[in-house]
Amino acid sequence: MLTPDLIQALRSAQHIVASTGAGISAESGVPTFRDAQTGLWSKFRPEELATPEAFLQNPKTVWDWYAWRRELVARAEPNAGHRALVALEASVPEFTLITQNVDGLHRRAGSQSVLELHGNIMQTQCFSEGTLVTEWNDHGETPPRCPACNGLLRPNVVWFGEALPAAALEQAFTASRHCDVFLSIGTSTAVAPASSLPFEAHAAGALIVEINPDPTPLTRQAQHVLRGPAGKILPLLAAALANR
Ligand code: BV8
Repeated sequence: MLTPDLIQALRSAQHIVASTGAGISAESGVPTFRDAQTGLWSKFRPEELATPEAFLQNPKTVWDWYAWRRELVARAEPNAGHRALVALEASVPEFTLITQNVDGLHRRAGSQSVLELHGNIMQTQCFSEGTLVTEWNDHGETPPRCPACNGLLRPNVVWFGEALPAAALEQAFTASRHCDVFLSIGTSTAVAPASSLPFEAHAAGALIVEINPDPTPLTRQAQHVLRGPAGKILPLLAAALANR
């Protein structure tokens, strides 16, 4: 699976970027966006619910969808893939972890610095003010309302059509343009602007490694394609680096 030249490239890398998508949390039991939605949500597509328009049209439906996903995430545990990235962070001179995931599992696994490009589902913000809200009076209304302005509360995630956090996005592009190795892990490379990061890294001369059971639009550009689950493959990478 890991060729000697890939191991050599990892061991001599000064700066490694790991960019993760929903696939790295699949082995923690968190469904990916490609997975068909189940049960009550089976009739909806995520792209239809994860938008400000959907929220304004059906605030209760969208709030309930996120409450269901928060439940799932709260019960989930980081898996061997998340933990392997923590080990990688400790054995590389410079390591940047970028994630499209909102489940917070990288931080729970112990990753020190994580660029959460699409926010964090366990946090709540005021739809009107955009401020983080940590506590509110629960009058039984769904969604609850902001204690400061009485606006609707929403999950602190980036919806389709919304801008990503500027600082995190800028750091992600800078790291992608300056790294030696870019690991694209568990992402369908379908959602912009995160999907352009590996192509920026490739254009800047980084070695591209794709870790995914399935092909993606990045596969053609990747010098190394490791076909399989992140939970199995990432520990192999971490071990190769630990035993330099
Ligand atoms: C923006 C948070 C502008 C919410 C998410 C037409 C063409 C191109 C682009 C667009 C377009 N129309 C609109 C756009 C832009 C749009 C976009 O890209 N749309 C797509 C659908 C075409 N992007 C946006 O709207 C972004 N904002 O552009 O704003 C702007 C600028 C200034 C001012 C105002 C506006 C915002 C995008 C963020 C949306 N929010 N999440 C929530 O979670 O509810 S996106 C969400 O979907 C995820 O965060 C993630 O990014 C994406 C899903 O992708 P993946 O993570 O890759 O997951 P997926 O299920 O797709 O794939 C899983 C992969 O894992 C698969 O490949 C599978 O094979 C693999 N896998 C499975 N098991 C494993 C595994 N891999 C490893 N191990 C395993 N065990």
